[in-house]
Amino acid sequence: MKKKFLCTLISVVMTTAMLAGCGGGAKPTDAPAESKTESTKETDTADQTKTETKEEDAKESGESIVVGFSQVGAESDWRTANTSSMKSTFTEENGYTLLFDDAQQKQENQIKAVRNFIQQDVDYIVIAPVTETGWDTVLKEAQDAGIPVIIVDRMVDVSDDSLYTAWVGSNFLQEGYDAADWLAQYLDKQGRGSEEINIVTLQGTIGASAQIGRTNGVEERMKDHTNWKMLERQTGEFTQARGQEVMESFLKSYDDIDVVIAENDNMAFGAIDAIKAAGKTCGPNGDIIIVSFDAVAAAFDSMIAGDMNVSVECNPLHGPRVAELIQKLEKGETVDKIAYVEEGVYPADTAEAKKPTREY
Ligand code: GZL
Repeated sequence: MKKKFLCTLISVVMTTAMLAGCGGGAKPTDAPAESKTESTKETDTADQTKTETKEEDAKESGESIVVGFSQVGAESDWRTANTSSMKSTFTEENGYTLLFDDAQQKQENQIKAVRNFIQQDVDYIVIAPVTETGWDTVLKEAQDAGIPVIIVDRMVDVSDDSLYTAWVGSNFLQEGYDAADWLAQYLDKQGRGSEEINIVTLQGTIGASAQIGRTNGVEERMKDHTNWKMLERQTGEFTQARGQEVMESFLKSYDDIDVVIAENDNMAFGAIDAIKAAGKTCGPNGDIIIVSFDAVAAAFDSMIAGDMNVSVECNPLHGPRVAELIQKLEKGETVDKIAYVEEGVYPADTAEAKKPTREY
């Protein structure tokens, strides 16, 4: 912020001086009428070239707040919605220059991207970390460079939480509780509250906060349901293709699966394909109950088609919340370290009515 504020002060002084003859002047926190720089520069991890000259010019002149965003990848519909939220928030019109990097789900690519942002001397670094550990060194480098870091979505597990300024995301443990609680009331309604229930789980990327929280939330609730049996858990890496492969292997190993818990919708879609290919049925009128997470648009389509029973929402719309944090930091205000987004549970019987209200 120091760098940006100083630039803005200089440009405000210059602007005010220029405008003196025509009255009025910009305030340090006003979004500039227009910026000369690209609104979004996609830096492919493989492309380590320095910022375009004009972005440096924009930063020097303080005409826009330069944000470097290291995104996990494009593994799911949720991730696509998350990227879209960030890109539609950090635009030139809103007074930003966004440097966007897609790490293809590899932490080493994210670390390269963060180092690239530090070298480019951005005003803020935003990271959606692929997994929780392994961030201390590069976050220390950002801290030493005086660049605030905001973490979105999954959490980082660091020795010193001053290494990041704030985190915006979901309560993944609560999402796991919500999924298990929905399943319990659903089975009760079907008169199966005391029946032995065989469950398999398609886990997300191992070590990702979403995987850790959802797995642990269900696991904790299973203590209240001794008639529930977890046959097996395996990661499907949050992708549809891997979800289908793992579900195919589950169907070969177990012929009495009652419930599939998929830790995101894309893995659920893959599981549904595998179940149908095996000649079985799923959803509210099928043999196998499908419990999923994210509640993306395609999940509502799946529930309306009768394939999925429920999706526990995981809100990807972090852009506005991160912008709110940055604007506060620009004004020198303190910000909350942790900010949870609002989320709900969407069962199949309300999917048709709810779908038109959905933002992603
Ligand atoms: C959750 C996010 C997860 C989603 C998946 O906040 O990290 O990653 O649940 C996405 O769809 O791939």
